[in-house]
Amino acid sequence: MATNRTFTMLKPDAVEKGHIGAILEKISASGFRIVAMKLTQMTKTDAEAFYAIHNERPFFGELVEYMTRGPIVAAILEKDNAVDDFRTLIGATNPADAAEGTIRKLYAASIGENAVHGSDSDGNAAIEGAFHFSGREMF
Ligand code: IDP
Repeated sequence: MATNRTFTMLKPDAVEKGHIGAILEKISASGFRIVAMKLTQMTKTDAEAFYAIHNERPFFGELVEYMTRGPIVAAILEKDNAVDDFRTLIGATNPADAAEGTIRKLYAASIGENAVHGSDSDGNAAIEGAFHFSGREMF
């Protein structure tokens, strides 16, 4: 059954470049309600667990290093068709392939440092949201 929530992170590069406000404005203007949100920093153990599906990939070490080097904004977002609509809003993994106007096209530098995360399924949205937030932090 489809749910109406997704999970996002504004990644360290987006925070470093001062893009939190602009990206959250775009997310809100696109009809997403913020259900949970915080500024936090992933530990190496956190990032290795969060991205465990990629642990055999050649870029895994680089990905863990990137995702732990500074704070991120973690958030749970609500909207009808949230997972698919948010993936459309952020654009392709590689910003060079992302559609005009998408968050990655506007704010990402490379396939590795691509500004924002969006869950790829309802099941992963629930798992990833619970990874970062307790029930009392969701509204
Ligand atoms: P997604 O974030 O668009 O769902 P995934 O394939 O799940 O893309 O990859 C997770 C993250 O790993 C990407 O967002 C990006 O930060 C990083 N990544 C993916 N492919 C590469 C690559 O070829 N080189 C370096 N980093 C990559």
